[in-house]
Amino acid sequence: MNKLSRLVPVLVLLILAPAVRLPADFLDESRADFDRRMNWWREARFGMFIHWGPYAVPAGVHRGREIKGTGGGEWIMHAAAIPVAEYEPYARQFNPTAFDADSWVRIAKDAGMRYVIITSKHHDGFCLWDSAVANYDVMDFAPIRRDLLAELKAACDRHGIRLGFYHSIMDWHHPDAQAPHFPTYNTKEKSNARFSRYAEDYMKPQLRELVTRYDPAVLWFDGEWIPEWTHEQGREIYRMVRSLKPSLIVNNRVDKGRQGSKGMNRGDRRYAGDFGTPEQEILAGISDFDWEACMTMNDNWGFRSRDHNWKSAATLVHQLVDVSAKGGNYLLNVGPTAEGLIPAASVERLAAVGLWLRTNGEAIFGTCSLRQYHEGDHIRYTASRDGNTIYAILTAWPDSAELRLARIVPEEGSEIRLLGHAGPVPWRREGKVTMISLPEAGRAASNHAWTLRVRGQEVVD
Ligand code: H79
Repeated sequence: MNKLSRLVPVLVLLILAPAVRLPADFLDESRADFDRRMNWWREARFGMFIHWGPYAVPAGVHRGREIKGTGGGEWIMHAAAIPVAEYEPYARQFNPTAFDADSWVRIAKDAGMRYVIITSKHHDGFCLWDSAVANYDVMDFAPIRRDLLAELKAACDRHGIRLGFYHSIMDWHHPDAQAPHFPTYNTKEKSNARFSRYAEDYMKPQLRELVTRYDPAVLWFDGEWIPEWTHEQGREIYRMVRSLKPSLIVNNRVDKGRQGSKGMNRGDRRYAGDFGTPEQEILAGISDFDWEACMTMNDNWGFRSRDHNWKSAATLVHQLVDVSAKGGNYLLNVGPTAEGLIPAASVERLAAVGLWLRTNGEAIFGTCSLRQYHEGDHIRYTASRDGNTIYAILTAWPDSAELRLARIVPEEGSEIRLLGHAGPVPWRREGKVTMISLPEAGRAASNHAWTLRVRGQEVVD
């Protein structure tokens, strides 16, 4: 063999080696692969957020003192400046014997929700599953001694609902995270040199457990704003969880790209995360970056017994409609009690939204947004995926018998239907606008919002 022919296999190996050895970098996914991965989530539109943990025990009242406002829920440890040793007794009392995973999932499903995101661990550090690396969990620390996430996962599988986990990066309880400084730690300056040990030896194994054992569809990180957490760690965790489950969907709070509560990422694409997370707000318009608005039904995420400031069912329907028209998902929260019950006020409202969706769901699920996502304050548009059907959702029943639409053009000779109402609705073109005669009886077709199904196109100006 001459020198050159001996070199050929070496060269081939050198060229192939990096491709074989290096794990795929999930941050360099193609647009087509990303779209495929996001498909179910984009179609789903509506999910249930569940904030549940030992904070439901004080439920807003610590040592006889009421913590009003948002601080009285899952933030009570911080808001009432409760040291770890004084908070732990709440975990010792966390005994939700009334928890029935099937009934929770049925409530979500009847509301029309397609997925559930529950707190595997919130900022207080308590774990809702049987973690091998934690003592501060449902199996070792609390009297309940049931793997709550395992029960919820099994119920979700039975009902065809996807399950995801909210997981807090910030941890007020772990001795290598913020416990040594809690409740006086400084969130502006790096206060803990041991934090990376927590990230390596605790957070990573826990995420490995959660992904491999419970096969979640989504990981929803939070608490990423603390200075101990870095952009590099965010990218690394994103890669790690995606390599464990390539189809996993991960929110943008895994990394440091989020700008304020608006929740969307800064312009450049170097930040990891698949969707933006506006919190307690809905974007002003459509966006190129996938997004999900998370929202409470009252003023708290975690259960606070004296929070009765519930949004009306109409408001919830209108928010779902607004979010859908702008191309986002709506993640609506419930805060179950320490006994394991979803508050009745939440259950009633969810049932009302579910009833609305049974008539109007085709205007929400699997729809796309249009550039003309609205017309005035009380009309929102969505479109079928093939783009040939437009839904005009009226969030108020019009005052006049004739409705005027200027931003869509119905196909000539096509029928316009009011969902839930028998028979077509008369319409005519008048110059550049469409006039629709709404029958008074149509008002009874639905409640809170009414959908017109139109074959046609949006006006492109
Ligand atoms: O999990 C839910 C919240 O606990 C969490 N994100 C959602 C999904 C969240 N983290 N931070 N915030 C929400 C905003 C922070 C608000 C604060 Fe406060 C203002 C923290 C301290 C002052 C609210 C008021 C909580 C305590 C007092």
